[in-house]
Amino acid sequence: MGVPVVYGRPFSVYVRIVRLALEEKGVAYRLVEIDPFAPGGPPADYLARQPFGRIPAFEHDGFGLYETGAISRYVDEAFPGPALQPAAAQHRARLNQVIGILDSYAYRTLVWDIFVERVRAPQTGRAADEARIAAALPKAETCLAALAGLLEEPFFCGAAVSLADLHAAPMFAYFRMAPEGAAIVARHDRLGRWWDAVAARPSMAATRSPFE
Ligand SMILES: N[C@@H](CCC(=O)N[C@@H](CS)C(=O)NCC(=O)O)C(=O)O
Repeated sequence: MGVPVVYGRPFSVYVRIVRLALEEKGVAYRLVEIDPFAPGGPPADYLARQPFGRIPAFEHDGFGLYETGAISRYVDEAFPGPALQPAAAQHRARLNQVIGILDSYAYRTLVWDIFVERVRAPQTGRAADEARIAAALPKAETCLAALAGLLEEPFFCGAAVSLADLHAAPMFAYFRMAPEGAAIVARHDRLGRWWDAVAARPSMAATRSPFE
């Protein structure tokens, strides 16, 4: 089997999810830098890989794929290494539920509304949008309460790390950098313990974001 290629940038939450899956499986891969935020957008030929202009895109042995959930499941199923999805139907459903919550409700709120505004905006010379942060905080509370309720401990699906943990970890890495985010995590003991367990994994160190 050839070496898979991930297209994207290391700061991206979604690129990191795919890289975490590859790292946890022990699969060597190549990262081709594509910046969707470059002036004028990503290169035109990238849109043939990902017509929506988002990162990541992925290629393995001529098989092109985009959408992070599809890529990470493919990585788990196509390569040897520890299984990143539980076998039992109910556990697998929980994993998919957690990923759905993260994509649909958590990503925009935790990362864009809170981390980007509180942490990145001042770093890039822009004042934080306080109204946006204030509006996002109750939504973040809802997300974290829901996730804490689904957590099996030590990981989302129990004893073994899974794609649910790998989907959540990059979002939490950023969210915790905002004081408001750290405070909400601190109110959920179970999520605090989960974060300590997931943050200690070598895959997290290997994919550390330049913004951390
Ligand atoms: N549904 C996509 C979402 C990917 C995504 O939103 N990636 C962000 C970076 S973390 C991006 O490319 N943003 C560029 C933009 O919003 O224009 C997936 O699952 O891969």
